Amino acid sequence: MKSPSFILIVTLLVALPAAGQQHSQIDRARVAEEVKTEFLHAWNAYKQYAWGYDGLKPLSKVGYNWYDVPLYITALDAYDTMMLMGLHEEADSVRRFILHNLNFDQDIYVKNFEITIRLLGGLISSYQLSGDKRFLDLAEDLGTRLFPVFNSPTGIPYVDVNLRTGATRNPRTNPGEVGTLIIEFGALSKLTGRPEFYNAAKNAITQVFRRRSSIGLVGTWMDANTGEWLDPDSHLSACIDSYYEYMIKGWLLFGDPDLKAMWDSSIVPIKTYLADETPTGLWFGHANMFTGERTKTWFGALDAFFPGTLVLAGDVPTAARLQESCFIMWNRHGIEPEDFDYRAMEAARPRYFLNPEIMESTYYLYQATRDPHYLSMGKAIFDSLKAYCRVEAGYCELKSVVTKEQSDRMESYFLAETLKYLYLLFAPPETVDLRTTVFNTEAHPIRKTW
Ligand code: DMJ
Repeated sequence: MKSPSFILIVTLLVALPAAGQQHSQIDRARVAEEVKTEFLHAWNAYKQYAWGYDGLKPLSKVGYNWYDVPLYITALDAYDTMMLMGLHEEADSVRRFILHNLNFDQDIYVKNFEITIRLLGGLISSYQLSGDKRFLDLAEDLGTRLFPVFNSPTGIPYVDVNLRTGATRNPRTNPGEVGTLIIEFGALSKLTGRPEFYNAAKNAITQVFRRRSSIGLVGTWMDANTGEWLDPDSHLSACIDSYYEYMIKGWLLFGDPDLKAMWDSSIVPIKTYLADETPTGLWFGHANMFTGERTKTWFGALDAFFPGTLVLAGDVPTAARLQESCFIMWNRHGIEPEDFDYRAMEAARPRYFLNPEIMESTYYLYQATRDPHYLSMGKAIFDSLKAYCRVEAGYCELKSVVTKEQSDRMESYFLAETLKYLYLLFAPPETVDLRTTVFNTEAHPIRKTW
């Protein structure tokens, strides 16, 4: 079998003939600076109104915490974006703050998935980008405290764990939360020499894969104690999405052929039962995991990660076709909804949470093709983000992309992912070397140093 980096290099190089088209109308350096300015606008608002809290409410201009004590989620999520943008002074003050204040010895139940992708991933990338070993020490402490989640009868992790006592709760979980741990726990394993982290996370994704239906699909909800499916709805959206993303990314980062085999096996039923060829293009909708019967013609903001994953898997043509659909979805209301009925061409769930997936896929497609079309697409997306979500104190979410009514939250991933991918789209391609770096699902870049 060819190595993952060989395949990725070929995927990226095959596209190079298109590099001659680089002279687009868009001044990449200028737009990259504009994105950086918007990052500072959002970050400075967080600093002014919510410093020390997990997140910012940009309309009421106050901070909020996820739990009884802050875990500084926005600051840690934003740190590596600052490093990549060259905002070193700012990053250094965040580094000192985190290292001085972040303490995981807290009697609180946290959500394993969210804390893994945002904080564990953030600590590992922060360690790799800064070289400050104290980040890795924090990551190991956090990974050790989260680790009891894997102690279920099936090896499928529980949803919540108490950081101080290690007590776990909530067996109702989903493939996304179970299968999106191997990048972070796997990297921690390699960097600390503790194989149990890799093994538990790999077992978790394997347990979901083993429970795929006879036609090869997985459902939305499952029970960690029994391994039984609680909801047979199959799709690429929330609760499943990054389960597939981590098969490919895990293979690229660790070269584990079992993960690639899971992807190779999963992409066939995805293309058979979820793919939907319509007069407006290629979409991926919902189907029953056991029968393959179409249940909904919905595709949404979260599903827009899939073109990026297809690029990493080497399928640029399908990625490019799907990306056009994502852009149709974006343009229908001027900004994308949480869910879009692609047959009716209407928002099915009209909220927008400042999600990054469409930017992420635009970035990967530009890296793979160097086609300036993706620069124009990214610029249009950036412009409407500014038009509808920019407020005096940062950026806000929308209650409805139809009415553009705003809502009072700026999620940490806006600084970790949304603005990072937009920046990287326009920044010099060598800012991140995709042959040696894999972004976790929160866009924290993890470098293969082992
Ligand atoms: C992020 O926390 C991650 O990208 C996750 O995989 C999905 N949801 C948000 C962004 O939309």
